[in-house]
Amino acid sequence: MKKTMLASVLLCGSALAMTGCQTVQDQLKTGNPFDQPVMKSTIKTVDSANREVGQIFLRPVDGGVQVYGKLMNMAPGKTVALHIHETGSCADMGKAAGGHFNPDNFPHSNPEDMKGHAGDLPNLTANEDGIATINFVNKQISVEQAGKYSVNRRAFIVHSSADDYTSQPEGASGDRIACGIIEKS
Ligand SMILES: [Cu+2]
Repeated sequence: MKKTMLASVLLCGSALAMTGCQTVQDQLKTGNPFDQPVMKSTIKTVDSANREVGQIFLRPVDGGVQVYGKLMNMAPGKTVALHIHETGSCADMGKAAGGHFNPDNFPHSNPEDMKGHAGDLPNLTANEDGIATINFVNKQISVEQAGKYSVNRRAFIVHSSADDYTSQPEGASGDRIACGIIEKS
């Protein structure tokens, strides 16, 4: 809640506020990110349908990288895991993306744990319209073109169930159901 309020204050204070003071959640619902992302990823199912299910954006903010966007056409009320995996490939039903992005060789944990995988992110829960939003500041990654913590050409993976933030190495989050390569926006 605190993060949402902070971001909406920033928006309203900027010249971008042409449509008034929308909250981040409002903007995510309409699919219009409130500021230019540095990187983006189009998320598609890993099955043969390869259907687009959403977009996730990244931009640098104080203290980290804001990861924001939405997934659509999900089962209402369903909670799923989202992570950044190390390899920018969605081939072989998402398996080619490899394990979680983990440049410091930490164990898997909750996304707030600075001693966990850099690629750990919060679970997403779909609303009654089947839309799930994410708006999270990840303090362990960078959106620079290269470097140890850069997520350029890595991949988002959506799993079939929730991350328990404990089980190794992927939080018992189940099959890989959707994937998107992170690219320069
Ligand atoms: Cu994962």
